[in-house]
Parts: sequence; structure tokens; C-alpha cells
Amino acid sequence: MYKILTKDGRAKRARFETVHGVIETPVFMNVGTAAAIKGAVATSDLEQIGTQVELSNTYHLHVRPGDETVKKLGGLHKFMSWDKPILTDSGGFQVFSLAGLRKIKEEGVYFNSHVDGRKIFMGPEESMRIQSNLASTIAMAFDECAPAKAEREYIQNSVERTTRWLARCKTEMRRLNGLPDTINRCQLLFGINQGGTLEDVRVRHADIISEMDLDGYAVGGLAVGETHEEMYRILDVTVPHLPEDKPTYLMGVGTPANILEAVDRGVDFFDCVYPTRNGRHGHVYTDHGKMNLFNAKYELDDRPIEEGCGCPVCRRYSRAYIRHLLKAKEMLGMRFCVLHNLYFYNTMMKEIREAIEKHRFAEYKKEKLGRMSRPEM
Ligand code: PRF
Ligand code: ZN
Repeated sequence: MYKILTKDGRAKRARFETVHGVIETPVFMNVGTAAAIKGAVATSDLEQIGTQVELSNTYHLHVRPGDETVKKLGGLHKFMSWDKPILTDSGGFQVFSLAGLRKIKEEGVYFNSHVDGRKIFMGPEESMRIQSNLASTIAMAFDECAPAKAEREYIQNSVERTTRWLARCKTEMRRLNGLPDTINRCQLLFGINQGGTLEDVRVRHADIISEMDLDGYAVGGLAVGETHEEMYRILDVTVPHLPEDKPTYLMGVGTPANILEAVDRGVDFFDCVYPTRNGRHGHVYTDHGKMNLFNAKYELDDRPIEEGCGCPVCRRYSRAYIRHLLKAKEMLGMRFCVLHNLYFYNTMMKEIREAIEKHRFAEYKKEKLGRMSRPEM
């Protein structure tokens, strides 16, 4: 199912076959938390900007419209009209970052919905059932992402509980995949490594979950307030303890530079809200750095966002026009910036894959980082 095609240093160029098609890695998954890419981007747009995998959230879809509703409508693929792979995050992280009052117990987490305040309980079994109803291609294990500044003792207890939760996730997913009315009976399950910035806890946890024969392995609990150097150090020590013959996913990361550094350390899968969130604020990525299209210097600039960019926006519209749309608060302005940004990320991943194939990833990384650090045009 997962096959490494080329290795260049620690960087891997691989192919991951799923029931919803092949994922070429390294890959950036485009974030559509509530089954919608923010910025009025439709699944029909995703085909034009090179999206391979869409990512949605268990917690959000459970709260609204409800996973039972999505199941009645034939599952998430049919619901949002997207037939390529979908990964669903387990809800763990969202519960910890969104819900105000919450109580973590051995059985799971008690919290209040961010929509209407109603009491919700979610544990490993609930998360698996919701993701099975959504029928995503890849389900994520229910984990706890401990706060960046947590004490060693807290992190150790939290990681041990996350391991027990992972075993329960695996048992429940196997049961659900065997039920006759399950939509996707080949639903995959990725485990999640935790341990904050404690190298020994990370490595021990990675060794334990590697024995549990999951379909892929994520590194969670990073990009939560630690420095970039700490994140790279944790990847340096942790990734070698995850199975080489399974995909590796760095959750919620990150900037183009973070992605290049993580690919260099053997990571295959990424997701991040930056291209969508920044696009909605008029911030666009280019090979010569990030631009703020609200800036007055673009008022009469009739060039595209990026000269030579093949995205549907740059092929047709100018910086001056997009700036006008943003200033006039027209939704189209945000939409254009988000489309360009997702195309930029997806295209960078394609360039990364090509560079690994040609055994020139180190040169590519250096060139790309050098170009992106140039001042705004
Ligand atoms: N766990 C889960 N989802 C996540 C994270 C995590 O630790 C992160 C951390 N960057 C992002 N998304 N389940
Ligand atoms: Zn463009």
C-alpha cells in the first residue's frame, strides 16, 4: 500500500495507495475543517490547484451537521462531492484547543460544544464511530496534545493514556470496518506520537506505537509554542523510531520552511491552515517571499501575484484588481488569495517530489529558502 520510490538523504518520495486513489508523497493536505475550505473554495476548484487530499475534522462535523446526518447522505465524499482521499482528524486536538471547560478522564474527554455550549463526551470509541460514519479514507487516533509548557510528569501520564486510547481506537476501528452497514470498510487508521519536547518520552512512545501495526504514524504535539529548532530536534530523534515502511505525518505544520525541514527529516504528510488563513487576510505566498496585497504599493500594479505562476488567479487577474477586491471587502478577493496560496503549497510539494526523484533535494531546499527570503516586491 505504501511504497518508497526514491530516498534522497532522509527525504522520502513515496506512493500511498488508498481506496480513493493514490497519494503521491510528500504531500500537503488542504484543510477544510467543517467540510469546507475557508475562503469560498469549492471541491471543483481543488482539481485545478493540484489538491491530492482534503482534511476535515471529526469534532466540527460531529457538532454540525452531525456525523449521523453525513452517514445518511452517503458519507463525506458524497456529501462534499470529492472522490479523492480525505483524512479526518480525531477531534482530540480540537477539543483541547477550542472547548473551554473540559475534563479529561481515562474513558475520554467531557467538554462543551463551541457552537451551542451543549455537553459532549468524546473518547476513543466515539471518535472512531464518528469517523466511520464520515467514512473518511484515513482516520486519526484519539489523542491528547499536551500543552507546550506542561511538566514532565503531566506529559508522561498524558502519553501513557494516549497509548491506551490508541489500543482502544485500533480495536474499535477493526470492529467498525467489519460491520455490514459501514460505508468505507477499508478505513485506515494512523496512530499519533506525543511527548512534548521530551526526547526520551517521544522515543519510548514511538517505539511502543510502532509495534501496534497501524496504517501510518503522525507526530502530534508540535507547532504548539515550542521553537522551530526544538521541533526539528524532536523530528530528528523521533522519526527514525517510526516504521520506515509506513507514511509519516507531521500534524498542523506549517510554513514552507518548516515543511522543507521536515521533508528533510523523512516526513510525508502535512496540513496547515496558513495558506487559507493568510489568504483570507490578503497575505499571499510567492517565491520571493510573502506579500500583503492590502499594501498601497499595489494600487497600480497590473502584474499577477507571481509572474509565471500557473494558478487560475495569476493567469488572469492583477495585484491591483485583487487589492481592490480586498479593500472593497468582496469575497472574491479572499477567494483569489486562498486559491493562489493553496496552488503555491501544492506546487511546492510537487517540486519537492521532483527534486527527491532527481536526488537534488538539498539543492532545491537551499534555493527555495534563499528565494523566499528576498524582500517583498
Ligand atoms: N493531535 C491531533 N491533531 C493535531 C495535533 C495533535 O497533536 C496538532 C499539533 N500540531 C495539530 N493537529 N489529533
Ligand atoms: Zn498564482
